Amino acid sequence: MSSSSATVAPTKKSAQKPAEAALPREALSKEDHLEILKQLYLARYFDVRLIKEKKKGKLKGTLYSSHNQEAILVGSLYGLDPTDWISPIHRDMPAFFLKDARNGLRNPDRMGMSIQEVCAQVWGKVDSPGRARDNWSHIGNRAKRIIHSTSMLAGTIPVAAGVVLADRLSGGNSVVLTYNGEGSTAQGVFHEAINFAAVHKLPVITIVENNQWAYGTPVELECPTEDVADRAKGYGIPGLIADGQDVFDVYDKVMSAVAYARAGKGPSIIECKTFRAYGHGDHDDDRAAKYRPTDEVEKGRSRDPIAVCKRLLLEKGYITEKEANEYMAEGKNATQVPNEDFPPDVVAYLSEGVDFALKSAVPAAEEGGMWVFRGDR
Ligand SMILES: Cc1ncc(C[n+]2csc(CCOP(=O)(O)OP(=O)(O)O)c2C)c(N)n1
Ligand SMILES: [Mg+2]
Repeated sequence: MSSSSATVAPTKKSAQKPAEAALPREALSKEDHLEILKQLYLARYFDVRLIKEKKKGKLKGTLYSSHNQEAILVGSLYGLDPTDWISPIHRDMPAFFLKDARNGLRNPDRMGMSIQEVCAQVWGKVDSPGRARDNWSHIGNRAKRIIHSTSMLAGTIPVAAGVVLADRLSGGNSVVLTYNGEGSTAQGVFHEAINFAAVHKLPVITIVENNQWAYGTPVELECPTEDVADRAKGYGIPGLIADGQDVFDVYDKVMSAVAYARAGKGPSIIECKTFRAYGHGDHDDDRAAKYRPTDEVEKGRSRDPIAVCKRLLLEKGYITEKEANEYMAEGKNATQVPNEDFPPDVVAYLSEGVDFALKSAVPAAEEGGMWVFRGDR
């Protein structure tokens, strides 16, 4: 904006402080606030339960924990339209079943995966979407608008850009949220894809979960600027920073980017500042305890997103002190926290998924060659 009008004396009216624009969160009801807290518990308990099942010897494979990062998932998903797209990766497992959770977790028609499908996937059972061809986050569902995750960091951002380009060309108005760690912002494909989205003003919202570590590499060896969001300047798009421990701050930033994208103005990057609670995966826990100083870990875990959310609900008078203290999952590791520290409906929902996965069969050995390209046939 030009500053050449600086000589014009401000009128009394224009000298007044402009009214602050209402934050998106202000449109949320008391029920929304309570639902958001419940979804934080759901995401946390998913993690806790899987770790416990593994310790009992009932689950194999590596777990990539989203502990301490749940506010990013819940805050970003909560305000989406059911027909919007998401592209989660390894740190975002709860996103698969939290998408469109507002339409009823047990509603088969909602635009998110059921806990049964997600648990069958984690256990590598025949009822998983890919019939156990691969495990963990390597799933997707086109009908539910969940882009299939791959192992290539940032590799799904160009796919996401293509998906919403196709949607726009056919008259749609959906947006896509892609989830990435700060480490993946150092990938060439991250820049190519966001540049493409910026040039074509595509509704691609890139969430960067800056948890300070990419496996054993600290953020300062991945990004030369203080804030990862500064990368947005190079593409001429908004680069927002959210407090990744505060579900409502994430909600506000994502909803403003969604409004911008739906208005046809193009993509945004939202850096959510957080901290990885455990090792990269559970295979890395002992090693991570050596490469990350204890005081850094304690500080990074000191603002549990469940506690931050509860404090706000208390301030608003939406819960009482007694209710806030009823389920005390916050600040505790999976091995320390009993089921009683979670609301019973949260435990019941996850248990349906775990029971289903445990009963589901492993695929027959003869299936091994199915859907595999073989040049000799
Ligand atoms: C292109 C590519 N390089 C390396 C890897 C191996 N790898 C998987 S996750 C990971 C660390 C990712 O760190 P970050 O992006 O910060 O996400 P976080 O795990 O912290 O959530 C690495 C190096 C990979 N999957 N893809
Ligand atoms: Mg990281």
